[in-house]
Amino acid sequence: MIVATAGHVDHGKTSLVRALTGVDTDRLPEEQARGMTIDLGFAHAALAPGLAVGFIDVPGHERFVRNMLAGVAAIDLALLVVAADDGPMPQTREHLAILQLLAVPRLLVVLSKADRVDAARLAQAGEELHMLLAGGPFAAATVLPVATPTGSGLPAVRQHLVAAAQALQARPMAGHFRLAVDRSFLVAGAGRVVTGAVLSGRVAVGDMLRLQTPQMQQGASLRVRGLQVQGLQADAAQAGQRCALNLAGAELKRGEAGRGDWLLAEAAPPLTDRLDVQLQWLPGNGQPPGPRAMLQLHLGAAAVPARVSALGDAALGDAALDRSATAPGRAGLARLRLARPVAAAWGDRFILRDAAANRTLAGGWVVDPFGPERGSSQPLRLAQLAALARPDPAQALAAWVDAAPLAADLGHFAAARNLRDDEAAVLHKDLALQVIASAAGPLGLRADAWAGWQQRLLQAVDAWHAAQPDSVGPDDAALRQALGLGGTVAAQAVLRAAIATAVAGGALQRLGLRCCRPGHQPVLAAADAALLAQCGALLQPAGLRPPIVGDLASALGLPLPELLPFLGRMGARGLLVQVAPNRWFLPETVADLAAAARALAAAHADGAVDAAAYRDRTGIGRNLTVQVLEFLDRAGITRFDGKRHWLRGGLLSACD
Ligand SMILES: Nc1nc2c(ncn2[C@@H]2O[C@H](COP(=O)(O)OP(=O)(O)OP(=O)(O)O)[C@@H](O)[C@H]2O)c(=O)[nH]1
Ligand SMILES: [Mg+2]
Repeated sequence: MIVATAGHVDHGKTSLVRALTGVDTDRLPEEQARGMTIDLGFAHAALAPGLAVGFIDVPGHERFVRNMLAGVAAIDLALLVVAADDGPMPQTREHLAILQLLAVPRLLVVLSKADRVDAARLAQAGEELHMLLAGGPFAAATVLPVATPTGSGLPAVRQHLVAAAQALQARPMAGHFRLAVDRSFLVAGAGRVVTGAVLSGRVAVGDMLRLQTPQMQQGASLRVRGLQVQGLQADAAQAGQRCALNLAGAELKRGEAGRGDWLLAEAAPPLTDRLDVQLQWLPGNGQPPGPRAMLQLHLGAAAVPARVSALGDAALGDAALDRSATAPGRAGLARLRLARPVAAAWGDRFILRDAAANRTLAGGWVVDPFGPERGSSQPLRLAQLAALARPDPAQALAAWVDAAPLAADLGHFAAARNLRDDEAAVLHKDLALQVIASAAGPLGLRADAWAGWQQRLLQAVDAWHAAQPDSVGPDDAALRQALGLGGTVAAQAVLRAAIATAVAGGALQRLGLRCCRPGHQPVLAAADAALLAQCGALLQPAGLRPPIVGDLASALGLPLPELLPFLGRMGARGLLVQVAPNRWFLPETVADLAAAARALAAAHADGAVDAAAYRDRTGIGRNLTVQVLEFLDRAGITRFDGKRHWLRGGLLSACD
């Protein structure tokens, strides 16, 4: 269990921690000279046999709220210390508001300096506390009077903490490992040690991690050489614990780690500087600041300048998770734009402060750390946010899939919810989702929606055959149009996957770039059929380099002006394909042209289809290679970025 103190300056937080643990957490010379906490202090003690409790002692002075915030991001219980003589003071209120906005699960109030007041004042202070807590999530919190110098009241505090620790449920250790770094130092003989709170996932000795600092945008790759949980050597640490990691790696020299940095599993989602959040403004601060105001975001142990803008008038509906339960103030969805990226994940709690005025303004939780650049207030996007906001991951995914117009972006969902691949796969299976690979990552459809697309695909091909019996069948573009699918990446991926499934199941066949029902024979006039057979006999043995039209005409013994209209007719029906102005291919040869591009992309580390490599592989010469690659671009199999050709749609291309 991790406990943090809270409360006004000089009310007795550090003294209480020292009385409970024997550790003086005011270790800085300046702290000792001034008798005041400036930075976070850390201590741990076994309050009962085998029951280790970690303490984070925070400063109470209003100037150091920033330090206080770095310590309370992932605690199980807050120890609000209020001096009986003073009663609640400004930072009592501010710290309490922060604890509520961060949804700290438990609060114990210690009424300190009970030895300095008489019984009447003690009762009055108790009454003031009662009024302070009333109506909030901590209304039922226990209040214990304590006199630290005499030790009076301490056994009851200890007992309460032991009971809370025993009742504590381990946090789910789901997701990729994330640690919010709060300290980093060198230990003689061991090297670099980094400490912090584990916000999600699990880490074990030997794991490879990524250290993200503002100086190292790409992150440094490091190995966990050793680790400690609450001062004891351990093999692993998990969400809800604080730990110290001894790190090894050549890249450590490139930059120092420090408070606000992140240690992440190598497969963890990237950092982000755009957060879509559920926000709760504290009352009593006037109107929320406008979108140009620069506020300070506190998330994990990081403090980052941020601008905030409301996402329309949207608020999450009934389905939404609202764990904030703060005093009434305006609440709603908002977009935060950060000056520096953070490793935020769904559900992370944060605080917004006005750094100049030294005031806490708002708090909330992260709904989506990967919101789109544009359209952030569109109805579709708000439906996505409402889906993501559901606490249960399976329900959230179901709503996410249902909110998608065609197929849901499963990669986005997994990254937003910080799901590992194995966790995502279980959810996909439980929902019986059809998962489709696309250029933009995995897409998901409900099983019935997927079955519907497959059925409509076959109907569209049947309708094509009925309407155009002299044609091979439709190509992808015609099918997309027939099915009312747009040209989006998702539409292309769904169509290609549906065709591939139908082909694998024997319901469809591919012929070049077209599709047909198995056994479909285009009905041709006898003369056309005969000429086509003659063309086939000439084109087929020539493979990937068929004769140019002039040579084809000579070989057929036909004048060119007679051959060209025939070729045009065959082209319209998909029986021959014009790859270059003067060269026609058999449909099955076109499939070979695409297959060669696919093989090259698969063999190439970066997935490019280089013209020179294509020429060497096919042996069709430089000029025809250029024409073929241009044709493949037009056909949507490859894409030219001005320099190189790239395979579109992953390895599942229009010829599969
Ligand atoms: N008489 C009496 N004095 C106390 C008690 N608790 C703390 N003090 C005294 O109050 C002063 C401040 O105590 P600290 O524990 O440093 O207060 P703090 O809340 O940690 O202060 P900051 O960290 O600066 O916010 C010290 O001189 C303590 O000895 C108590 O229960 N009774
Ligand atoms: Mg202190």
